Amino acid sequence: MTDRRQFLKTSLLGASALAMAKPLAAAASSGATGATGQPGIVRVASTWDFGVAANQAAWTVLGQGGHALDAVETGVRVPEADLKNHSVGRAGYPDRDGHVSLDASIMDAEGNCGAVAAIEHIAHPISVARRVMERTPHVLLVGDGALQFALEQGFKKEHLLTPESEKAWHEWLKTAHYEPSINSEVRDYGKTNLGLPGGKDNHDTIGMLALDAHGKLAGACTTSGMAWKMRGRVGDSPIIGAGLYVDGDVGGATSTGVGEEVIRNAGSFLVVELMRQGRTPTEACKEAVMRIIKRRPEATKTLQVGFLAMNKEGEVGAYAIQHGFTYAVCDAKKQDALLPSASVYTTSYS
Ligand code: SD4
Repeated sequence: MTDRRQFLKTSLLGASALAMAKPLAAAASSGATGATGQPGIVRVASTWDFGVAANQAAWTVLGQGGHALDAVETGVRVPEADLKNHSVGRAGYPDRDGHVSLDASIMDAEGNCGAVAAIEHIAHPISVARRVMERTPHVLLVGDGALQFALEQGFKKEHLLTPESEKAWHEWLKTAHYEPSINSEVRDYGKTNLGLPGGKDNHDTIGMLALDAHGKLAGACTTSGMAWKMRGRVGDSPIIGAGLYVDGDVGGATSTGVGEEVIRNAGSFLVVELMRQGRTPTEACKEAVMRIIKRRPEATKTLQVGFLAMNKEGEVGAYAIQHGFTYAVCDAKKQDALLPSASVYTTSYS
């Protein structure tokens, strides 16, 4: 079994990153203050390998002194558009009936939030989620209603099932056996890959947390959910408190993995509450993972859940059930760090 961690690398600032770091320094020295009232750290963190490219897009906003909410929306749109990525946005693997159905949520430090669930035909569900937050009295729109709202808002109706994803679906139909695999092998995400062969990947969500030069936190989460899911199935990602939660007084958290387990435990809300009680981001993520395992010790041996958290000081931590979960962190010093998360189990079951 390939151990992904041996391949993980963090590298020094690239030339483009250095170029982007300068406006940030200007933003910080122009008097921007962090949550503590001091010039604060500006940072973005995301789940999985594809978080590196997503972070870099977010950084084009954060590095100019822009807002965390704009940064997370900009950032997660990258994997949403990536045709090599079959677990977020366009080209996502469909449900068992062949429909690409997407979930997304967004939240700011003040508790403003919006989400869409089981939305079809819209390439950037995160941007629809933001419109739900900003232009409706609601938090969550689902299915046809979410699509109707998106179209009213000027989003384009598109066919999101690519030939490659359709082919994978037809392969799956040969057995039609539903069993989420644990993503503990290196996958091929184009630009962000680590130059290694692709492995199994029937699910992965991007969750992103950002702290801006104004000391404000925001988070976003977007996914095509579990491949081959039942039609109408909604995961944790669009459920505020499950797949994403942000509290400006404390921090934010987001999750990836089998959403049913996260929903059962209100996972991201739990992580934030644990940080409120004084846990570090890593400790809080670990305790939330242990809570999930405690409830279903047998079932959770063979499934993955990972949490990523950032507190209001910008400290980042993660923890997962299985090994192989990675997260990307980007700030003025380093734009393309990709880190292995600690985990309960160190042997892959996939
Ligand atoms: C879901 N949590 O729909 C998502 C899928 C995921 O890694 O994150 N997979 O349950």
